[in-house]
Amino acid sequence: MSMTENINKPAVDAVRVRDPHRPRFHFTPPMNWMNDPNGICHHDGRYHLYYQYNPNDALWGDIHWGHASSADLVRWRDEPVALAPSSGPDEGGCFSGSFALVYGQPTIYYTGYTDTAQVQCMATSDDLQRWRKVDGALIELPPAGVPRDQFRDPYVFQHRDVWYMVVGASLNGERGQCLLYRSDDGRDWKYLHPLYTSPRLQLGVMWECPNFFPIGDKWVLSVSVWQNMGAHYFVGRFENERFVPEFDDVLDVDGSAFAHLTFMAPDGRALQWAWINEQRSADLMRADGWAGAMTVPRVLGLTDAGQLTIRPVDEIGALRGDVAAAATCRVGGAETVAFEGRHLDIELDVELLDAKPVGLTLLASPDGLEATRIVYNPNMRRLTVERARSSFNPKTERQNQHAHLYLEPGEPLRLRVLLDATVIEVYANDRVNLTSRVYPTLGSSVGASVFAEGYANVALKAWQMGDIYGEPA
Ligand code: DQQ
Repeated sequence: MSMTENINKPAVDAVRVRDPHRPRFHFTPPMNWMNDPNGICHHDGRYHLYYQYNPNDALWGDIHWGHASSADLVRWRDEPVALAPSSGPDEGGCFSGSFALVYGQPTIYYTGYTDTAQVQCMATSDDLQRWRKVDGALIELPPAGVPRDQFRDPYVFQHRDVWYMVVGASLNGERGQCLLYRSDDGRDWKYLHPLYTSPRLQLGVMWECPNFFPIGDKWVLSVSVWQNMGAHYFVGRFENERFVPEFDDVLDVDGSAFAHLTFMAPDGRALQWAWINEQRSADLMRADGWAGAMTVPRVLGLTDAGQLTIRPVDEIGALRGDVAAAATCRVGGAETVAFEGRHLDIELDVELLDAKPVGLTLLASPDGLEATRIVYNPNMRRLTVERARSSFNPKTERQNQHAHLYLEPGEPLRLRVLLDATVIEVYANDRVNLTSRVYPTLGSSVGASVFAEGYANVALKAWQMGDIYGEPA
């Protein structure tokens, strides 16, 4: 066994606060690059969030595991880097993975990366800060048909006293696949069979970061769809070590959030985080010195029909400060209810009185030339983040992003919008989410308002949001 040398991070909370592009209540790395959430767990009274981290650059590469922890899911404190590449199967990087408490021993399973292979590795710890790598790899080779460089992101869980591992893969480089392994002791793993293979070629050439967990008497399989940069889920039964899907849908649309990781909290909730990619050029990331944000923690559930429900955890309500807007009114053919802010939690309930688009304008300059809109179009059953005018900087992505949202007859539109500098998360009717990045250039682009192209009754409440860094002593 070898011990990972921890690399202490400098105190950089002040830097986080100064940068106008930095989210305040979405977790971002202290500096440099972050991608997937990893190894999320709750241990000795604290939540632990590990993440894919490059300590030396604001671009992807030299992947370590960064680490933060929280007592309450609201305020986070940076911890020393948890895993670093070392000579052996992970010398090219410590890729994504998950946490399991294996007979009382905190354990992480992750992918060791080199130029020629991806293998599944393991490390243990007593304090969740210093990790001892188990020498070599637990699983060296993928099964036939799976390329060695498309075999990663182990997700480990226990079911009926058996340990299972689901590994993300590609079948012949053409189709996403999840592989199922089992173990009696968490160390010796036997390959069983594919847990599930993609039923459609549109769902990517590989599935990364698979998660497999129960909600009630159903099982949810979520996968990150490579190279679409989106995520999909399947709901079904887990019988005789086989997954039998019954329903599937989009988890996050292409080009939004990625690499979702769900863990079962001690209170029984299925809590999920996902990585929100930057959508700006490499030189802009380098200039700011950091990249990547996490979604807020989300709580998952299932409807009777087997559809996933998804909303931010209630805890983040503790970050609400001053009320930015509160109004109940009829809106017609215009913008109304003006308010301001760059870090807002907005609840908008809309009774649609016709089939015309309705929504929110955010981050608008006083002349309206720079602005982002969140639009629901009832005719098209489509929720959109309109980014064409979101930034004057051409090095930022500005194409519109869409999610399908069907409202039952008479069902109001219920939007929860989390605006956090450059991050926008939209949760609609607890079942559809749309995540985006926008990079307004003007300090005065802080205007917000409600609009309806036809008529609608709206109830709006918005709060200024506080900061998640720095835990109370
Ligand atoms: N990111 C990790 C991989 C994973 C991918 C590498 C998803 O383990 O498949 O940083 O973003």
